[in-house]
Amino acid sequence: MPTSKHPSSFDGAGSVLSTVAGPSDAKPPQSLGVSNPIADRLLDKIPAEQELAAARPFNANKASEYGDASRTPAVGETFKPSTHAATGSTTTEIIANDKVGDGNPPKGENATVDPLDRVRVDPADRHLTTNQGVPVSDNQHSLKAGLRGPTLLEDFVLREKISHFDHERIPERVVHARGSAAHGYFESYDNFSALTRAIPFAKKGKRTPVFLRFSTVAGERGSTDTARDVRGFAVKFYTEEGNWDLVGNNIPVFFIQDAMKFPDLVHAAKPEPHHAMPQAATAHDTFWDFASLSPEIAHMLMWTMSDRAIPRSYRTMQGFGVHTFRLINAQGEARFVKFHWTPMQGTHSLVWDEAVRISGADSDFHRRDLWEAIEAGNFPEWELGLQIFTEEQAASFPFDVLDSTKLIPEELVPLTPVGKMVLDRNPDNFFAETEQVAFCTSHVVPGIDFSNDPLLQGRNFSYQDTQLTRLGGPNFHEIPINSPIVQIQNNQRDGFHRQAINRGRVNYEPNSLGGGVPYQAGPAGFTSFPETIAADKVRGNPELFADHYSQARLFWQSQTTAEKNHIVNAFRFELTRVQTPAVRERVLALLANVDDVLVSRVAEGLGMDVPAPLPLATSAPIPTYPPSPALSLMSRPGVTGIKGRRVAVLIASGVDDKAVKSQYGSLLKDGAVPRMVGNMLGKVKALDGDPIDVEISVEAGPSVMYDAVIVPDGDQAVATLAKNAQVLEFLREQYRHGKPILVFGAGSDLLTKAMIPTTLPDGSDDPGLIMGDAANADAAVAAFKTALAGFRVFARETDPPSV
Ligand code: HDE
Repeated sequence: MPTSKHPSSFDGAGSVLSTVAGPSDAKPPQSLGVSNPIADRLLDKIPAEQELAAARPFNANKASEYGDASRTPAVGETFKPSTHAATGSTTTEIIANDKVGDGNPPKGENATVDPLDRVRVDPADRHLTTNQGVPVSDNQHSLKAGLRGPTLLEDFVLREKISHFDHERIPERVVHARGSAAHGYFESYDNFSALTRAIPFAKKGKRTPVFLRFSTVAGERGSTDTARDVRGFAVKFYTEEGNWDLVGNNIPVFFIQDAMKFPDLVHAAKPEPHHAMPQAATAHDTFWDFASLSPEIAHMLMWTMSDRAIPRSYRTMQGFGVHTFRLINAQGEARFVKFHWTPMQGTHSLVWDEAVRISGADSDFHRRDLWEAIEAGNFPEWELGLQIFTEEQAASFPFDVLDSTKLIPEELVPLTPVGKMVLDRNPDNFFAETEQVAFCTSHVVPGIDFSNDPLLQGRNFSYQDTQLTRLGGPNFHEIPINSPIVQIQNNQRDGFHRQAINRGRVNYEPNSLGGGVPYQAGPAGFTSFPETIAADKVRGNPELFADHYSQARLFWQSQTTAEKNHIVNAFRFELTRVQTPAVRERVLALLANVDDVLVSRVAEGLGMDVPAPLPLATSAPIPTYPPSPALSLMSRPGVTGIKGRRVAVLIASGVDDKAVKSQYGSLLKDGAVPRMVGNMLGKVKALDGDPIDVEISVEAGPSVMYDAVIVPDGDQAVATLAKNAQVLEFLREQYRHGKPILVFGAGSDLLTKAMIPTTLPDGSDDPGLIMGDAANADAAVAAFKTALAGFRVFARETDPPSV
């Protein structure tokens, strides 16, 4: 006789053992005729399900779903089952094995969101297997009918390997395809809950994990890093209330005002469709054709033609949320906000001639720089600053805060620093993390909300949509890099590559059979700002969007002389490559509305007259702004000195080794990256006979790879180096690109041979050309370090370049 906690009445047992129909009302059976843990569980489950369903005779929240009451969502009703079995999919869930686990899924757990350790793979001490876990005996040969015979279709090991390889690629991002990323954290400076209930700002010292992807926009996945382009600056915050993606750029404004124009903009900027040229460049007819017919682009063009579009490093760029967003606190009070990331390393850029050469020397220049800095423990940092303003303030500005072609001058609304971000870990795997990460502007958390910026509103659709194709379906949130650090619980189900195995038969809400879970969070959940809107349904732009030039002028007028020169040169370069004179002329007509000097200098470079300005889109008076020093790159030199700066130390046999070794050590101590650079690899004999290893040749690591150069003493070494035209070109480029040059003793002969002037074009001293000798070596190195930490010596530049 089987033993059971249930007495032995069989009434209704057949209905319990069936999955359809049953008596209208009856006591549950006490026995199923057999007793084993599964049958016992079934006997418990069925009445418990009825009990759970009966506990919810009606939906008590229904009345609160209408009218004013619906403004404050109620917390969903939930009911505890008398046994966990009641909500299970199957009574056999208690059967355990190595694959299903211990058979008792912990209550309320979704294991697909565990930290990345869950999926990190390490092959130590393991043999090869197929994707089915079958040990692979031979990874060298296909299965053949005889050593010289044909390969057999039966060879599942070969077929699986080749087939997986055939499908290794996914579509690249339609924009921002080329990128690099790193992990890190955001740390709040204080408790900012008066401003926002967003959890990363809840407490002083609170750290929130982040993953940050930098990118260029126009180039394809394998394109060069140093193209003239906007850089993406996309931060994913993994908060305890879900993921928040702040998907920004390194420029605070954008090309267009309405999402409707984005496909046109991108088509015009990408390689031309008939011959797919040029790669990663706006210097072609279609871009400037579109630009000159879209004058709202004027402000953005000033930025993209400036050195902002050729950063020295991802580490030396600002980041901006661009749009106006809202912060909302627990009391429901809202303020407008703009997000600014300021690099502790300072804002530093390349010069164009250098950027072009880097594309040939190392097209991974920015990717390598970020990777190397983090690998060396030289963790890049940014401070997050907020421009916080009220709706009333916004109404008083001479521009519309919903217009992404406008910024708010820092002089008008200063930055409030709220925290810092540190990148301290490189990804384990580029594809799994950097390529598969999916940023969406619609990913916000309680305390952050959107504004009505029509660009942002369009983006909120686009990002989610694009991932469906790029990552192969609606479950991209389950890809480990995308999953939040908190539980995902909802009734969304199925689709390609689904990983979650949802327990239970309830996949809808409201429900009683599942005890009401997962239930709506009510006030604890995300709540949109209840903005009052009474308006016509229209297509169109607000009035203030029609001012296209005042902030372009503000930007131009806020630049230093060198920065202005670079902007002029960039326009000349791009428009010279344009072939259609009418397009060039229209761009000049656009620039004529920005500034007279700017347009006449660009026109001069093109051999054209300045045309009449483009007609304005508004007859309203155009606002004027005082110059904003914060818009110059020079206003943020940074606080990390020479950390991460790369210095070439030229060497050849006969070099003054004591001196170069001490300079090398001293730079290293301050966090710079010195390298011994010679004619070719190998050892060079030093003055005192000790050999020094050349680390890289001038051929493999040309001048543009370094931020500065040291030219050592030693007659023989200098004579050897002087015979190599690549060395002379190396020095000329260092000079031309405004970089600090430290020269000792006989090294000055090399400068003479390279025809490098010892004073600036105006005859004054060159602060970046430091002549040292044995007596003043320490002072010279100190002066060199100061120059290296600062900006380039742009005063060397002439138009056209003399060196
Ligand atoms: Fe994007 N943008 N964008 N964008 N964007 C994408 O999303 C789009 C805009 C930005 O590292 C795409 O996942 C539209 C502004 C970054 O993965 C796509 C509009 C700003 C990244 C898309 C804009 C950005 C993207 C392509 C106009 C700065 C890379 C792949 C309404 C605030 C994120 C993808 C990463 C990527 C659409 C304008 C920044 C197609 C429709 C303004 C940093 O969804």
